[in-house]
Amino acid sequence: MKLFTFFNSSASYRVRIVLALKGIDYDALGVNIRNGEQFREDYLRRNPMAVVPTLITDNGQDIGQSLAIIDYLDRRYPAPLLVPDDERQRAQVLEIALAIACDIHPVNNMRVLRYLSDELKVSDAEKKRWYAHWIEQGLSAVERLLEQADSGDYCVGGRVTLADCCLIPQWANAKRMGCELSAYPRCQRVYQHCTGLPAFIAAAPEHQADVIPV
Ligand SMILES: N[C@@H](CCC(=O)N[C@@H](CS)C(=O)NCC(=O)O)C(=O)O
Repeated sequence: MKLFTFFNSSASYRVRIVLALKGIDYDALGVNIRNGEQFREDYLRRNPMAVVPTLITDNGQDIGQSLAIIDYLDRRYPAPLLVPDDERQRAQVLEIALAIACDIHPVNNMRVLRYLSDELKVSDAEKKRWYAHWIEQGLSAVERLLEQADSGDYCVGGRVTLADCCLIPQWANAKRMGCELSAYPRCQRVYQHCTGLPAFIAAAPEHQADVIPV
């Protein structure tokens, strides 16, 4: 398999964690989204949304959307299963994962932030406020969802699930952007624990071949 990825793209990071957890070998193909490589014609044919990640399966199918890729991998390589079969846990995991992937992440995506600066002429300070606002709103909700799920070292049910694979990259981005995160102790505990696990270490931005040093 091949994965089009960018080192500090949180959507790519989700998929890299899953590939590592399932022990799947793949070639990582860097797409520098800061330089606009996602808009190249050959890449757009694979991913019409012009975003990373995109997986090329062993059968040559292109799959975009990190959650669609993870669903494909979870069905094809069920160990460890990342969306549990148990109905209650499944709903909890999906609620947390979708809160992050559908509600928090899209409003703070690079192209949205660039639109704020380049088209709406928003200052850097206002852009930072925008970012922090949506993080605060979103992570407050995730913290409550973790409380309902009685989280510990993991978001739900004492083992890694899709919820952790979405939370860790989002938290890492918020940290990188200098957001205040002390109000979310449950999220913090999951982050501390999971970032020490080998699969999460292998998937981390700083360990990617396409990393751009600061
Ligand atoms: N919903 C998509 C989001 C993918 C996405 O937004 N990727 C970002 C990086 S995390 C991207 O490629 N951004 C390019 C841009 O903003 O132009 C998914 O989960 O795969």
